[in-house]
Amino acid sequence: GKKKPLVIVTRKLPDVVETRMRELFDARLNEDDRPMSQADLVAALQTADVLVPTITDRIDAAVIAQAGPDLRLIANFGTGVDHIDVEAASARNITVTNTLGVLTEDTADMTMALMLAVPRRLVEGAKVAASGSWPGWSPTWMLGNRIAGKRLGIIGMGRIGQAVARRAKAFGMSIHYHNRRRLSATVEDGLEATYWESLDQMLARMDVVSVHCPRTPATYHLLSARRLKLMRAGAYLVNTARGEIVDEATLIKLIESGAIAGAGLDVFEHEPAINPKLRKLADAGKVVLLPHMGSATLEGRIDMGEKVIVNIRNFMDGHRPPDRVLPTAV
Ligand code: 8YV
Repeated sequence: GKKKPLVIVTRKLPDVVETRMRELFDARLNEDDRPMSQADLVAALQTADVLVPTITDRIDAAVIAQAGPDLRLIANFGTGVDHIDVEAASARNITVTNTLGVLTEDTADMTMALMLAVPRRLVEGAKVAASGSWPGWSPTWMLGNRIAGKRLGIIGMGRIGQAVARRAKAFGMSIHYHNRRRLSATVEDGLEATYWESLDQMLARMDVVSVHCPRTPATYHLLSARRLKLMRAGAYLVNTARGEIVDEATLIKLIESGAIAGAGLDVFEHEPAINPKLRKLADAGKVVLLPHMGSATLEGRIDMGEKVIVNIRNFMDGHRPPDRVLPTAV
C-alpha cells in the first residue's frame, strides 16, 4: 500500500486520539508532553509530511522557512491559528487547517460561567464556605449584581459569539453585537440581536462586554486604552478569546480605579504568565481568572483530535480538507 504520512504531534493528546493516529499514520507522538523547543521543532520538521501543533507552539516564518521539503500540511489542534504564520506557510505551498466548530459549545459554556461568576461573586463565596469562616446569612452580605435584564455586547459574532448569545438570551440578557459583517436578517432575528456598526458606540452602552473574535493583526488591542475607557462605570468584561485583543495593563488600571467593575478572564497577554496585578485583583474579588480552560473538556479534546485526523486524511487523499484556513481569512 501507500506509505503512511509521517505526522509530528507536538503535545500529548487523549489516548483514543493517539491510538487512532498510530493506526492511520506514521505518528511521532510526544508522550512526555513537554512543549518542543524551536530547535526540536525544526529538527522534527526535516522529514515530516504533516505537523500537528497546538497553541503552545510558535510556528513562525523562521520555523516554516527551515522545514524540510516534505512538509505539506500544518493540521492545528485548535481553532485559533494566531500562533501559526499562515501567510508564510501558504507562500511555501503548505496548507493550514484548524478544528472549526467542535469547541464552540464548551467555550460558550465557560464564557457563561465567567459571566455569572464575576458579578455573582461565586469564587469569593466559595472561598468563604470552604474556609469555614462563614459568619452566617445576612440580608446585606456578599451582594453581587444581577445579569438578567442587562445588556450584553458581543465582539465577534461567529460560532462562539452566537452560542454565547443563545445562552445569554436564556439568562434574560438583551443581546448586542459588533462584527466585521452584519449577520443575515434571518440569523439576527433568530438571536434577537442588535447590530452595532460602531464598536465605540456599543461599548459605551453595555453592562457586560464579551470578546469572541479571532486574534489577528487587525484585532491586536482592539480593546485599546481609548476604547476600554468608553465602557460604562459598573460594566464587566469577559474574555475567552485571546489576551492580546485587550490592552491588559489599561484594563487592570480601570478595574483598580473602579471605572470597570470587574472581569472574567480565561486568556492573557503573556500566557502562561499572569500579571501579578491581576492576581491581586482576583484576591480582592474583582476578577475571576482561569488558565485558558475554555475548551478544556475530554469530549472536546477527542472531537478536536478527530477533526485533525479528518483533515489529514482528506488532505493525503488529495481532497480539500474541511477546515482549511486561508491566509486571507487571517
Ligand atoms: C485550545 C483555543 O486550548 O482552539 C483554540 O483557539 O484557544 C483552545 O481551545 C488551543 O487551541 C489548543 O491548541
